[in-house]
Amino acid sequence: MLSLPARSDRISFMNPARVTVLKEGAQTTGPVLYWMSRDQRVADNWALSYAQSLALSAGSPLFVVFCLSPNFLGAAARQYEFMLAGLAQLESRLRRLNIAFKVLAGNPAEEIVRFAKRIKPGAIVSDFDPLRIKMEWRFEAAARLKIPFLEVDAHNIIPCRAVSGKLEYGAYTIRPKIKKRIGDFLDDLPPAVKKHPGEYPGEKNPPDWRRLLKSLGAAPSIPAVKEIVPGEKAARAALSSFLDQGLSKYDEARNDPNEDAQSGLSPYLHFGQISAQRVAVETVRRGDAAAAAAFLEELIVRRELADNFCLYNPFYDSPRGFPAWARETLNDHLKDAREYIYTTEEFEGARTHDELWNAAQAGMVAAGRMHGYMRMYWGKKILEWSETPEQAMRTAIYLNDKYELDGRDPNGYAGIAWCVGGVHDRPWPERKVFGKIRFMNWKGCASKFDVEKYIAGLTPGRARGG
Ligand code: FO1
Repeated sequence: MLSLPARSDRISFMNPARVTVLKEGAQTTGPVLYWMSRDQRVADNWALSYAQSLALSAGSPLFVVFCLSPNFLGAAARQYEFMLAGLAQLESRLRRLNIAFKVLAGNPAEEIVRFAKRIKPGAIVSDFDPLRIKMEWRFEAAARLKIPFLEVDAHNIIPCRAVSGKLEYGAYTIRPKIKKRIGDFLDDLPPAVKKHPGEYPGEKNPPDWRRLLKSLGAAPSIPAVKEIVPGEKAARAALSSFLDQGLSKYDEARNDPNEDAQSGLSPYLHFGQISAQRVAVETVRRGDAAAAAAFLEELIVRRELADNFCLYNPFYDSPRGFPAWARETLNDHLKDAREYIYTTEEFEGARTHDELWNAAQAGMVAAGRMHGYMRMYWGKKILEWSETPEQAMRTAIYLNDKYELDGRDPNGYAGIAWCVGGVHDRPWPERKVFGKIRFMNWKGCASKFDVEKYIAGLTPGRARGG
């Protein structure tokens, strides 16, 4: 068990399993700084509530700081526009709560250390993110700062490190561990953020969001996503409309991309504009246990499994991270003749021989999202039509992170590793190219949903229906 900051009474409202001490020490005077990254919201945010409790116990002001990192894992304008719009709402909401919101730009670890030299905080809190780049940011900053640095898992219902201390094989091994602990965490929501005492410690004017977006120089090349409204308020509205209309048909319709039965919450969950815990609590409150079961499996088990995968598998974005049986079988079939081979550009331009695959790709480019069932088919075909599994991983990650609004996320890396390398899956009957990796094909899709309708709906210029 990690030791906690000196006055542990301050965390009386929070399960200590949620906190990881990145730098020991007793809190000194000076503002408390919450370095926000993954959980970009005010409500239901354990890291923010905890940071406020530290500030209140020391009678200090509270700063929330967000470091804008240019070309973050291949993000383009569409993702930055969505995120910054959410941050703009966040800034004004925090301002009304007397909490400063500061945007830094550049190398986050350096910027946060430079900012700390200026405002001399008494303690720093961050949220939790298992991605390599984020761990590096936090560990580098913690090494250079001389104040207590506390990481709070505000993203997972059961803190990632508390669910399991090791890499899990699949849903079937992590599910019992979640079931055992969920009772301690599910409805234990963080206290609401209060209006902070003292005068407003931030700048007079909000950040110049347009200038910040331009300074990022993100590739403007892909259309912005219009139909998904960014921000905490829109996220809550999306949750209510899903619970009112979508939850009841979620289970049987979730594998039919023609039905709009998905929750549509993944961009909001990815940017932390809504808490998975809030989604789960509201879903359970609806009381329809059968309908909720399938959705909660995705929301809780699959997401905790993805964070577990990225935290404990350093090669989560490469074939080196595949299980041994998968690496072996893919090697055995490395020399198999590929019926089709496409370059990344051909995949990106949706120029394969397969209209179904092309429709899914074109839909993702246009709208920044792809139906969960089609993401599996999409990934499997990239394996089948690439020279090597390495090339398939690179292509799938590149396209997913460039076009999906919820790209650059543990869910994405775990999903692609499942498609290409059998991660969290088991061996299947052996076949060409795939070896024992699970195979998917057009016929399989056609047995689940109206493929022609899906293609017509997503292929520019094709008459709908038919
Ligand atoms: N997190 C940051 O702390 N700073 C950024 O500039 C930043 C940009 C960004 C762009 C696209 C995107 O999908 C995510 C981005 N994130 C950024 C991280 C994001 O908040 C999530 O924490 C991770 O991607 C999910 O683990």
